[in-house]
Amino acid sequence: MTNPLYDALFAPHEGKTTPFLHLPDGSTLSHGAFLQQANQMAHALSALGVTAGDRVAVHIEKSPQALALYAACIKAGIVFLPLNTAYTPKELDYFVSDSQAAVFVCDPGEADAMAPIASAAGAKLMTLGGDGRGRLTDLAASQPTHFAAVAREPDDLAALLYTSGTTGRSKGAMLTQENLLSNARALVECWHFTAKDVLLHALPIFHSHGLFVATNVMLLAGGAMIFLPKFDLETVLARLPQATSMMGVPTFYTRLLDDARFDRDLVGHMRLFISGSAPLLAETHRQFEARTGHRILERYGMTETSMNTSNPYEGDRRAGTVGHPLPGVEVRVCDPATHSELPVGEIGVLHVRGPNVFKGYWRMPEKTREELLPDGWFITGDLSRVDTDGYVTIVGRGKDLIISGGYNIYPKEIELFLDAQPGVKESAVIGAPHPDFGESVVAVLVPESGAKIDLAAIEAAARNELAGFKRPRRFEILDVLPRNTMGKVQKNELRATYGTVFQPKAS
Ligand code: MLC
Ligand code: AMP
Repeated sequence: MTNPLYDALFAPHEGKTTPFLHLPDGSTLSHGAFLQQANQMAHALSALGVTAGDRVAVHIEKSPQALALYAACIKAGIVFLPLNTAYTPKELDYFVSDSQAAVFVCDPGEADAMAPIASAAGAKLMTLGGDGRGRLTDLAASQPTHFAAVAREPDDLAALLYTSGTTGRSKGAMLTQENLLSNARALVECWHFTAKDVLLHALPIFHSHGLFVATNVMLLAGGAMIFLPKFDLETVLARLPQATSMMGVPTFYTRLLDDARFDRDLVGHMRLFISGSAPLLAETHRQFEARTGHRILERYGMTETSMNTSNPYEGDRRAGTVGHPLPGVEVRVCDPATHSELPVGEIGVLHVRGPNVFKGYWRMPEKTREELLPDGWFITGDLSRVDTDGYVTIVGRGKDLIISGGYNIYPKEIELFLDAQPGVKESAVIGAPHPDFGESVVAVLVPESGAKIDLAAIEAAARNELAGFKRPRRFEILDVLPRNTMGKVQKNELRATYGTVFQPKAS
């Protein structure tokens, strides 16, 4: 019986005393001890009646136990569904019910608020806190420490990750065992990760970057991670001397550069810094090299495909580009309307094909057909150019998307929220450059005739309904929105007038 993802990522480490997680309190969890926890969690899930193919939705803080729950799901053939800890109950309600989750694991402190959500979706509610305690851990504690891996096919689902959409409704990207395994293999090879590596891990583990790129790569390579609950500048500076490598969103790197203690001496021993999830400014790349002597390696990916391209480990890490397609991955630049391939050097929409490309959107066959062509090409929605020497540059977005500190925000979702507020006739949401987050949200509102918009009330409602990173950080009030002759809102015009740079102190 085989379970390809478990067999490659986890099974080789069973019973080993090699270090896996270096924790904030100075302790270290070995691979073997971690996998024992995972086995007990897998038994706990079975005891709850969860079987292969079922979804387990999790809205929990980052912890070794949270990662053990991921390992348990993979071993038991259960589909892991991690959710951003910033989501509000209103947002979570949709994910838990749409995924038809069998179990919903939340923080103990939010159990009361989550109970109605779980019950409406028919999911069992369990708890697991950032300190590793909760009803799930209690149940796992009395379980056997061995669990036989459940057989899976490469095409079976391993995870469901929700990404927002241009229509405002989030779509669950179905990722298979083969999607995740092929990508981890390609990245270990390209980035030369080995069991000697210690990765500084300060990313959240509810997205592709922190979970599949960082964690799967380190599991496959057999190395260790300095596993921090979040990106805290002081802790990162203190722990960098023990690391060989780090992965981060551009905000991590700009925050480090803003601190004079981050210098050549601190990171001279490091092997590799990798950036992704949002564009790294060429200027940041240059500053980083001037300060540290390291050239950041930028790569490009997305939830639906995991990683697609990467700058070379050896060779020219070219600022402002995302490098070449990974082994086994094909890219082409196409006309947005006809999907026909454009000549080399022209700008168009990037299409991607390979074993990394997801299986489709959960219970959304039409959306899947729109974005995943019958011959396997996935339409990324990113505008790009490929040079004659094969370097890919992401030049913009064909999709209406804001990326703030590495989190995606789809304006449509925020506009639907704003349009529903008292006194608001209509709205348009745009991104504006932000010194810390790269981009941040600006809302342009049009009042209903004779109405006065109560911004304080809208901000209060936003706190209730929208994850913090999605909340507009600036508001503009206009009499009408600029539209073209077809009636389409002219966001370029709004960006030109209202998309001014956020001041450094704004957040
Ligand atoms: C937090 N806040 C943000 C924010 N993160 N606002 C805008 N954009 C963000 N990204 C807000 C909170 O709502 C809160 O607001 C305030 O900032 C403080 O919250 P915090 O949690 O203490 O913030 P901080 O620790 O500073 O977090 C910033 C960050 C974090 C950049 C370290 O957002 C982060 O780790 N981002 C990584 C995202 C990521 O992993 N993306 C990968 C996606 S996968 P208030 O008002 O309540 O005080 C993907 C595929 C690929 O894209 O290619 O990798
Ligand atoms: P997500 O849906 O969260 O997976 O975000 C994926 C999107 O992030 C991609 O479609 C790109 O628009 C963007 N992205 C990821 N990495 C990069 C990068 N290195 N440069 C530019 N954009 C990136």
